[in-house]
Amino acid sequence: MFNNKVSVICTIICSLLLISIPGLTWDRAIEAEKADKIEAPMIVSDDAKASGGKFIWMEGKPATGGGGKGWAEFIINLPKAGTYALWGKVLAWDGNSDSLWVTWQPADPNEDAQATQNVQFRWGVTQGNDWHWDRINHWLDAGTFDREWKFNQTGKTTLRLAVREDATMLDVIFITDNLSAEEAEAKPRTPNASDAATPVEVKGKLTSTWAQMKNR
Ligand SMILES: [Ca+2]
Ligand SMILES: [Ca+2]
Repeated sequence: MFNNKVSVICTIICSLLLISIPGLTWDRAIEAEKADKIEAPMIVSDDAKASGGKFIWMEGKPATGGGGKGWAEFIINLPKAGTYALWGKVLAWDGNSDSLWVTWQPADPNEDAQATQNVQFRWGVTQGNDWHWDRINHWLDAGTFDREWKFNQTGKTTLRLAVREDATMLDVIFITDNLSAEEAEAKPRTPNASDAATPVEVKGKLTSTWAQMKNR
C-alpha cells in the first residue's frame, strides 16, 4: 500500500517536472523525406551522405534560377505550450540555391508564402557544399534574423517548407525549445530511437507514440 502511494506520487511529481522545469529542453528530429505530405516538384532524392540516405528538394542545377513550386508538410504534435526554434540540416551550393519558404501554423497564419512572397517567411539558407546545420531565420530586406514560434497550447501544428529557389536541399528538421543561436548549445541532431518512442500527449488523455501517430 505504502509503495503504491509512493509510486503514484513519484509519477505525478515526475510528470510535473517534465512539463515545468525551466532549462529542461524538449526536442525532436524528423527526416525531411518523412514529411507527412510532399507536393511535386519537391521530391525525395538519394544521397549516401544524408541522414537516412535521403533528402528533399526541387531538383535543379547550380547557379541557375528557378523554383517557386512544391513543398513538404510536417504534422508536429507539441507536448507543451511554449516557444520553439527550428534548425534544418541543409546543403546549398550557391546564391541561386539557398532559400526556402517556412510557415508553421498556428503560430504563423495560413498563408501561401509562394503566392504572397512575404519575406517574413523567407529562409535565407546558409551556403555550403557539405551537409550542415542552419537555424531557420527570416531573410528580411534588412538582413537575416533567427526565427522563433510561440504556441499557446499543446497538440497539432503544421510546418510547411516550400520551395523558393530550386536546388536548395533539406535533409533533417530539428525542433527545439532551446532558443540558443549557438549550434553547440541547441545541439541539433539527426533522428534517433527517442524520436520514435517518446510518448506524447494527444488531444485529451490519450497517450501515443510518434511511431504510432505516423501510422494513423
Ligand atoms: Ca536555382
Ligand atoms: Ca534525411
